[in-house]
Amino acid sequence: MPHYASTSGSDTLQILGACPHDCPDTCSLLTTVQGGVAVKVQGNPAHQHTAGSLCTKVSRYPERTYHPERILHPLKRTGTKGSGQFERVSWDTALSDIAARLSTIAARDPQAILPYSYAGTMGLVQGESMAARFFNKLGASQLERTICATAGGEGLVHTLGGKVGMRVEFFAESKLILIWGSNSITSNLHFWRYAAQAKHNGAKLICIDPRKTETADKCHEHIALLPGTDGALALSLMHELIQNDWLDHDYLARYTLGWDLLRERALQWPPERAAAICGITPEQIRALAHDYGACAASRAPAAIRMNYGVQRVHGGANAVRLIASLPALIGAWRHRAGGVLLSSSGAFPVQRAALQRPDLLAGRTPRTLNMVTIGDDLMRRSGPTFGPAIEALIVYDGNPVAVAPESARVVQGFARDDLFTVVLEHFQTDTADYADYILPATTQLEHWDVHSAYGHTDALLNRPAIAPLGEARPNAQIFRELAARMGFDEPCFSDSDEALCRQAYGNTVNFDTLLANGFATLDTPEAPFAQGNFPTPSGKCEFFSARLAAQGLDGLPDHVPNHEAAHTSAAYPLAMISPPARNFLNSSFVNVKSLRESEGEPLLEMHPADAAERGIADGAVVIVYNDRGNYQCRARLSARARPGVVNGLGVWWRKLGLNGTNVNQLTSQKLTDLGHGPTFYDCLVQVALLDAKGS
Ligand SMILES: Nc1nc2c(c(=O)[nH]1)N[C@H]1C(S)=C(S)[C@@H](COP(=O)(O)OP(=O)(O)OC[C@H]3O[C@@H](n4cnc5c(=O)[nH]c(N)nc54)[C@H](O)[C@@H]3O)O[C@H]1N2
Ligand SMILES: Nc1nc2c(c(=O)[nH]1)N[C@H]1C(S)=C(S)[C@@H](COP(=O)(O)OP(=O)(O)OC[C@H]3O[C@@H](n4cnc5c(=O)[nH]c(N)nc54)[C@H](O)[C@@H]3O)O[C@H]1N2
Ligand SMILES: [Mo]
Repeated sequence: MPHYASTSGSDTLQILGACPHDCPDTCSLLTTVQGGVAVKVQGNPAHQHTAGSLCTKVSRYPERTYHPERILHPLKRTGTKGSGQFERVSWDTALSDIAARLSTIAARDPQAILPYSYAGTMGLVQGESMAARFFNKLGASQLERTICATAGGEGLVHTLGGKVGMRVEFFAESKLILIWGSNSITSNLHFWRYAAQAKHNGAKLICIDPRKTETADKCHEHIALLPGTDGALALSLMHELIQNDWLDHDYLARYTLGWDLLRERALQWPPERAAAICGITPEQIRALAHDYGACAASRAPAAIRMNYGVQRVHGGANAVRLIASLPALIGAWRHRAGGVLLSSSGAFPVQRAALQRPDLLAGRTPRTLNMVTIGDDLMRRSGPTFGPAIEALIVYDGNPVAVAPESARVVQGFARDDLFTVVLEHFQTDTADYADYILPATTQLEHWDVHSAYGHTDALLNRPAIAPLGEARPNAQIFRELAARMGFDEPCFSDSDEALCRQAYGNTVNFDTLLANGFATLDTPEAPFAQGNFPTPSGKCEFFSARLAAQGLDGLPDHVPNHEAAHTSAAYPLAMISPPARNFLNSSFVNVKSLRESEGEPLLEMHPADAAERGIADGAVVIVYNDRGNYQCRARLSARARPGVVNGLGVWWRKLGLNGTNVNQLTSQKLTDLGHGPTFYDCLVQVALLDAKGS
């Protein structure tokens, strides 16, 4: 029983926690505390999925927590916006001034106030509890939280019925694993453990990714398709499964909807057609179909680990619909080690209404703004369609100036003199530089929280391991105190963080189990769709979605080409993707010295042929540009990049880059086919040599 139990010596405690980061693994943590100081953060060996090991980043959590640049008291801006000049003020001064400013704006129209947050912490309490109550009571604009996963989420909802799929542990028993749009060793390490077990037991692993990632290195095969062409590949795989009759006709007849229609569409996709679009050979498609189809004949379990890498392009949701349809064609769902997993988050019985209290809106229906287009929206004037111009922005758990697309627009918006901006943060990020007030937030070692996950099905509890550093306060406490100063007197504004933890799952998860073990495994079926039971309106796997058709959209999934497709532009002939760097988590950890040193500096991986055409040698400083702006970094000539595609590993802090920008200077605010998501990997650029010596 680790929590609060003394181990060696009376002064040493081990506290159970949960990793707060936006990652499918949501690890169970064990923090060693000596004399009130966290000296070590480890993976909990008692938790099956964490299995006692952490990624490098999170094992450096104490370095991040005790970082000399942690913000430990409230700060008020003294210089111009973006200059990063602040002075220390008291909590009382900061909170009274903020409450007064918000009250004045709210008296005119509360919709002029916008909360902006994403997943700095995935905690249900420090994420969306007291903050949501606060903004609901205020009647502020609502934020559509789309920056990551909504295209894929919609794709799943309209095919499987929800964010549901295989249980991650059963990948260890699969005989074929397609790792599709996922660099698991970087971004889902604890899934990789199961895949490696399967490999050890004779499974074949195939990676489908434009980049030759460290995961691709360890798979038996790698299919380096062009970004945004996964839908075409999936349709062509279906073509081959049909032509060779590698189908489970019984499964199709009983448990799917719209097979005749999908069949007709797939038959228009012979491998030659798809191969030309995907930038691969027809033989690669035939071989992949053969491997997948062989599992239909032998009833060997075939699994797909898809990740969000496939859905950051125009046709992202359609691609996810097509890939999520594949297991039904071969009846892979019959086996617990067959099917597909993109996200398991739909399995969690989170009591969102209890946490967020939408009833506090009291009948008002404030407008909703999309976080992906924050750049444009901050620049909009008041008007009949848009409503009031944004006058105040409260940012927490996010770093939009670094991570949102088309940074030049985002920066322009944040720099507005007439915008009142409050940022709750651990560090003076690119976003915090534009704040009027920075409020110091606690880290996961300093506060309570409860977690769900999107890569497994265990709920977790996080206990504070140490007292808050300096004057840092948990997000929930900051919003509780702001609510009090705004005169919000509903009893729900007095709920403590521990009370909020209990409300997160209500009676659906045993809180005593969470307190005792730090995690509780949800009761989910082993082979959820072996007999249909999809959580769709029809109860079947919906190849055809009547819900989409009713919205006037194509009821069937299709290949939707990129907004910015490689052959369409002479000026910008290279496709750029910007997937995660292994030692960063989005823009988190970029300021942790040991991790930044592992990454070196901002890099652009280029295929040697693309580099040679431009006179670029390995290590040269290059300028990457398009109509939206430019970004300078060092070229790395590497077989990790395929011809025609450059990889700008993300997401660096702008101010730690070479010319004060990062990859998002180049990405666009265009949206996905469904779910209003971002299209970070649907981006054309040109690259030129800036300094051959790279000095
Ligand atoms: N170390 C680390 N871990 C992370 C993150 C991080 O930044 N760093 N980010 C976290 C977050 S926010 C999320 S959402 C999750 C999932 O995060 P994801 O961003 O989905 O993480 P990856 O698994 O790296 O998936 C991206 C992979 O998709 C590939 N890719 C890009 N475009 C395409 C395409 O069009 N088709 C296909 N097939 N592949 C494509 C990229 O080359 C990359 O290898 O991981 C989390 N884990
Ligand atoms: N070009 C490009 N851009 C991308 C992506 C990409 O692949 N390529 N990935 C996208 C994806 S998948 C995502 S999810 C988004 C991620 O975007 P964000 O969710 O904004 O993620 P981070 O950049 O990690 O910023 C999180 C911030 O929250 C802060 N934070 C952490 N915990 C707390 C807390 O308890 N309280 C408070 N107040 N703050 C806290 C951290 O210090 C950090 O600065 O980025 C997207 N941007
Ligand atoms: Mo994400």
